[in-house]
Amino acid sequence: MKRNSTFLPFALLCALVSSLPLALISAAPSTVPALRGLEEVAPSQVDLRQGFWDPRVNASRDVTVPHALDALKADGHISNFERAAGNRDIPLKGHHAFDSDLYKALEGGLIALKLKDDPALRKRIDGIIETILAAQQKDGFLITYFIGQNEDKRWDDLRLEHQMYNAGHFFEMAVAHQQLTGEPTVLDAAKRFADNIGSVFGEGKRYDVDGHQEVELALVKLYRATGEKKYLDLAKFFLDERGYAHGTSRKPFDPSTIVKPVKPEGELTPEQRRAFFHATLRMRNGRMQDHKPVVDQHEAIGHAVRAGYMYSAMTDILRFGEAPGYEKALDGIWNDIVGRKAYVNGGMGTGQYGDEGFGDPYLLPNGSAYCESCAAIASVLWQHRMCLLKAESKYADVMELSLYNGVLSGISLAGDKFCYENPLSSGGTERKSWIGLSCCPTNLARIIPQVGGLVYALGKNEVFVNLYVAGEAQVKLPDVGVVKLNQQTEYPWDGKIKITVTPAAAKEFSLALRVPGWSLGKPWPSDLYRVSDAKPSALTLTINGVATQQAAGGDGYLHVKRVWKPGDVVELNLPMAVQRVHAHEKVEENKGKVALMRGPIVYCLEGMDQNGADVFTVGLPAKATLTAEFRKDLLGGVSVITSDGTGKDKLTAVPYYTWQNRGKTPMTVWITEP
Ligand code: FUB
Ligand code: ZN
Repeated sequence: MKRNSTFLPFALLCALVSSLPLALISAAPSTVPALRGLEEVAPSQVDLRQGFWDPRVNASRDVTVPHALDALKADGHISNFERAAGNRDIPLKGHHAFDSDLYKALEGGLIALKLKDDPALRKRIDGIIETILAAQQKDGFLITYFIGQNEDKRWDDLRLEHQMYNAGHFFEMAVAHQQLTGEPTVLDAAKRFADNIGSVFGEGKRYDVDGHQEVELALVKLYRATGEKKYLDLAKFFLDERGYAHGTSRKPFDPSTIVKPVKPEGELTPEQRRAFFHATLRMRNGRMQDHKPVVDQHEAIGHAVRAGYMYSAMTDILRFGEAPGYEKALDGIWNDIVGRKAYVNGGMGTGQYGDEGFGDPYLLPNGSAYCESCAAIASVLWQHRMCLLKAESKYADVMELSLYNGVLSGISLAGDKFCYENPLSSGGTERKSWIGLSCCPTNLARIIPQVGGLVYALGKNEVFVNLYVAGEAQVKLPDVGVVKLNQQTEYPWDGKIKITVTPAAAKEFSLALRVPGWSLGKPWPSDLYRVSDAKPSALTLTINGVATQQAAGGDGYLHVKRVWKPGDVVELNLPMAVQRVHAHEKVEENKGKVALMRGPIVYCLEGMDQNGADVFTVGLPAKATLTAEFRKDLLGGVSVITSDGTGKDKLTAVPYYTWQNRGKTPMTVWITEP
């Protein structure tokens, strides 16, 4: 039942191009440029060799993606496509969103392969993609749950059934495939599916929205990869339809029809809570950000992953099109989250309303913090887009914190164990080698290979450096041509960064170096978290060894404009002191507590390091001296923070993202400050 006879295995394509020079291989197929803000730099243009991210990206390709594909195969994600392709003897497995997890793992593999080839993985992915394409229906439809059964219910219940979520992840995977191979078959299949969706939904057709946003940002990607504006328009249609009544025309939604829960969630039995959880899917109470038109949403409520994907898509619309009211809504939501609803590790979601979502302002419990790994990933995707849209470093500050602390904590150091929730205190738990509801493992599999793409951004003849990460990049500025940037740094353990700038010939352009908030004594861009005794570090900047006096602009970047010659060396030194961080006084649970940060890294106490002291009661007095020391042999090489024993107990704090890698032990980020 293989229908796509024109499918040219990309294993073959990769083999053909593998002998080409790097610059040619990494030349991504052209995409539609942004109308506003900065251009992104593709992950494949940034080689993260030797630094903090190198082993992680390698583990994604060598461990996480193959491990995920094994687990997805065992759970029936792949056989569902075989069934849909015609082998009806195979039983249908899983739930509505099952296809999406396979697409995400494949997307991670495709992005990772573009960074470094692996013939065995290529072959494996090639085979799975063939199976997927064989399942696509003649009219373009492709959701295995609705092929061979439930066919008349394809578009029945968008709130519950994740139709567009599956589609969106298919589109993202297809774009990654085309960017790797340059070959159009999978992208064409994505277009057929998108056209199938567009034949049902849109102006003058059916007005409705998916319960789980994702298709909107994916349609923008599809637009960028194909240049076909109908996909951008469809993305905007789905965003603009949120908060309306849904049906055969755009009609206002009557909020008085919202069904309210019978009792506060805390008073429900576990069974009632489960029923409540499902009931909230239908309530239109904000869980799916479908309670008001997006332009009228100024606070973050509801499911944090859905929200993050929606805000990402709205930001994209502003980058590639027109959308009155979107920016005001996004600014309000950003201030609400960053000012009142985010955890210090960049995590989002308390689960207070049983909806994997945002809680009330300043209600940030540590032990029951939901902080789903996917929510931190969604936040990284959104902050990155906001940074591109507005070219302000505060977005990169949140992106960086979320990446090192909220995302990385979701995956083990080896890359083969995962967690769904990332609480800030725990009596002891361990990551699992797989999670049946595998949104988080597969999301982790695809985000880490993308980190290179978060490092730089391009303005008009200006290179923005958003992350300090060892590696080499090649970017292209319109009036300058290709510029090589080589970063040498031990960041995030050390704030010394050396960047060798090599344009093809001497040319004037600007390098915009992000001055991280943490280096100014403001690790978090609101008063939600503040450093006691903040002393902005005396950062220094030299160019070819000569000190330059320069202050960051209001946008948070040092703009160094000059005629750059091949081999010019910029050295930025951001001294990294240990910082004692306190939460806003309205965060009840953190009253009288302190968290430790150094650079962008949030620390925690794990029980096993405290010589028997209880992490939940042990005190860390304000006058204790705190020392950071790099330990090469611990947890893959980390800086630990130790206290000098003032207050009796000598404490050792390790990076929060490394917890649960040495067995079960109590853990806390917030430490009592007597
Ligand atoms: O519904 C798909 C994914 O599963 C969500 O993003 C996660 O929160 C989990 O519910
Ligand atoms: Zn998840």
